[in-house]
Amino acid sequence: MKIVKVEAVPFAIPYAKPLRFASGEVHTADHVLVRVHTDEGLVGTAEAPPRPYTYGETQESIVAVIDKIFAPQLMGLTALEREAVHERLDRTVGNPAAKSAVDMALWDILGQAAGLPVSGLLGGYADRMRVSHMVGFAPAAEMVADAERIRETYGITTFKVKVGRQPYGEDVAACRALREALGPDVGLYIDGNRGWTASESARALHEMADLGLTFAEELCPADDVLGRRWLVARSPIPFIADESATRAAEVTRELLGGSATAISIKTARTGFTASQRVLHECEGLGVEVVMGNQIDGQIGTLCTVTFGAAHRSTSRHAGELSNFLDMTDDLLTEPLTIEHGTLRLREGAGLGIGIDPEKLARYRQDT
Ligand code: MUC
Ligand code: MG
Repeated sequence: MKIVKVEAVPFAIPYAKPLRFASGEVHTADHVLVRVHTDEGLVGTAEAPPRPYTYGETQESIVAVIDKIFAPQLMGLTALEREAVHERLDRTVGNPAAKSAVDMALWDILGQAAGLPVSGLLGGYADRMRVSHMVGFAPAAEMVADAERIRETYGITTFKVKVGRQPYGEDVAACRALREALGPDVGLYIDGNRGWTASESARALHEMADLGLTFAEELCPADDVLGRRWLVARSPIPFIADESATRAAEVTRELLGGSATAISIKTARTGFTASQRVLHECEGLGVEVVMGNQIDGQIGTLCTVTFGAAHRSTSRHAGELSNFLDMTDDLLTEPLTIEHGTLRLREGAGLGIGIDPEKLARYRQDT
């Protein structure tokens, strides 16, 4: 199982409906397909979605760091030597999406070599997850229509509402309109992507106290250290760290520093190996986790559900697994389907990612 080649293929697929949020917007899935080849002919596959406004990575930087730094460092190691692989990857700081895609592709190889599904190797808890859908910025009526369409079409009953606009009243009104239209049984939580100050966040939470929100995520920046701590201490609901807790050490810092009381785990950011470290850390500390979405395509979503369904704590809450629905197309030979509000795992060895060669030829950016 020696690594003989690591491919980083940039591709671009437009969104039918762009996703807008406080720190940016996405019109095109300009991702990188990562394929790790072994001397025995096994190929592990994953995707890296660049989020420049959150981690500084771009499609070009992901291709460059894999081609120029990671691929040469990994040649000759085997897929079983993940500790050595990560030791080498971690010589370079940052680049979370690039590192994570390499990690997940290696797990795909392990599964294929063993003839076992990766979800079983990770923990094998369940064969599916409940799905949570992210509702991006739009006028309140459009956000309500979007959520109603998603509930009717896919049976999804949990929604993460993007907030963090200025002034905050527009978001409060949108959350209220969503609660009134969707009724009391739908799960609603909010994600500010650092758009508000601590005091705006506190006022908004106070005004939404009757809406039955389950979580508040990154309402204000973690770098506003004392303001964020002040807010989290007063938050009536668990406060999720997402982009402020991108690896195990940051999770420790945010939780012990009182800047968060729950954690978003994103396989696009911590792969499977480091996601397990974060998960076990949260379990040890008694902190809730949610499977987050880095605006993944179908390949990334398959990775998220593989990890989320594999573990008990990640299965407790609906996972963010549906934003590929807003893309015009994808690369999988067998597209993902969400039914009755759930997404099932693929059967078979590895991750079960089959890439359609015609679609890849159509969307790749390097030819
Ligand atoms: C989220 O949870 O914040 C938006 C930016 C990003 O990196 O992920 C998304 C969703
Ligand atoms: Mg978030």
